[in-house]
Amino acid sequence: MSGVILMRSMLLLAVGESARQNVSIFDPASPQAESIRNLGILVLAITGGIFLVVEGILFYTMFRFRRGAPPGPLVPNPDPKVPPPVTVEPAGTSPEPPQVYGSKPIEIAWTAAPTLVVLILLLVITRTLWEIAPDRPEPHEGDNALFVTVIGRQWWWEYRYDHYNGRPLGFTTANELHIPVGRDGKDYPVYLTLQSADVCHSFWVPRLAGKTDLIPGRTNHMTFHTATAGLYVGQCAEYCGTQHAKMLLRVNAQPSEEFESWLRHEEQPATDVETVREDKHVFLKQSCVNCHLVRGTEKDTPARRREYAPDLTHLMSRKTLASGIIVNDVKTLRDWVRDPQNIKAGCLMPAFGLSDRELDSVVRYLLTLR
Ligand code: HEC
Ligand SMILES: [Cu+2]
Repeated sequence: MSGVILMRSMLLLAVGESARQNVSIFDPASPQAESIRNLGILVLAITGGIFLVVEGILFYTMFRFRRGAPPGPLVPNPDPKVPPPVTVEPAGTSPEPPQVYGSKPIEIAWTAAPTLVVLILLLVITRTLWEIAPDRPEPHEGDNALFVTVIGRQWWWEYRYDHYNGRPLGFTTANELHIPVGRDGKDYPVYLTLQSADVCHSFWVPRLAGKTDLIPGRTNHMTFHTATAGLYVGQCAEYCGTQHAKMLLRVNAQPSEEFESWLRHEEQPATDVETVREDKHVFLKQSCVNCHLVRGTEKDTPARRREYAPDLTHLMSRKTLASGIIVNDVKTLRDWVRDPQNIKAGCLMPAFGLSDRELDSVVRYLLTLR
């Protein structure tokens, strides 16, 4: 039953946003993605050309040299040590084509041509790598640059906002990345530092940039900027365990004023709403705070040291839950807290068997975390 409901809410999510759910690499929204698109088209043209030539020759020979009726019954060679007598048959009737042993021009041609093709591909790929290579300056005032550390986790994304326009930020959020878009012909570059907490993941938002892996014990970088506001979706592109397919990516590119007000909001600790004091206590009594941080509730909850689960400080400012797989509303939130395994089997949040009253309280409190 809840499975059906879940299916429906996922469909709703997909339907409601279908107009914006564009993941085509052929529709780039950043110069970096455009470089990759151009490279893709060039490689496709070269390999497509080779394909056409090879298949063309194949089909030509198939039809041109199709064997007609056999010239006569085939007689087995009585003594394999004695070569069969050479018989000269009229052209076009011999079962064997003329045999060629070693032809310098042909050898040179079929060595040189592929070498040339590979060389050209190597050069254009190097040029593209150069174009999209993250040239990372130090953050400084007036650079309009956003620096975020992305940590891939089974199976969600942690975003640590480091700097914006030279200003240190130092807050953490999850799953929905917000970035500014360029204005007045100025770029607002985004520099991502990519790390992993467990296994290999891959950050891939096709319309913004190419894939880059997040590898345990290693730091990778990615850079892009866009001038078009909107929602860009993507997907973890490296198999990372059972819920790999439900590790979606959402990037909200916003006009800079809107982005800046989002930043100011996210930096704040959680709101403390009078009417849900009791509910807040119920929440804090549960084990939730061992994994989740709600900034401003307690100075040093265990979660602050562990950083194990999505930061819930501004949970309700996110449109989706559990890495973009379900819409974030009262019903799905309650379903999630009651039994996350039902929605994302194997995910690292267990069901806690809360009573209905506790569940109501916890959800009431979570709903105030705007
Ligand atoms: C053992 C650690 C752990 C505990 C305890 C825990 N959670 Fe979670 N929670 C997680 C993990 C991990 C995720 C991310 C799951 C995913 O998307 O794969 C998560 C996700 C969530 C989300 C979705 C957040 C988002 O932005 O997608 C909510 C809401 C949530 N938990 C609420 C709670 C509540 C309420 C409790 C207490 C009843 C709780 N959690 C207890 C580990 C935990
Ligand atoms: Cu992943």
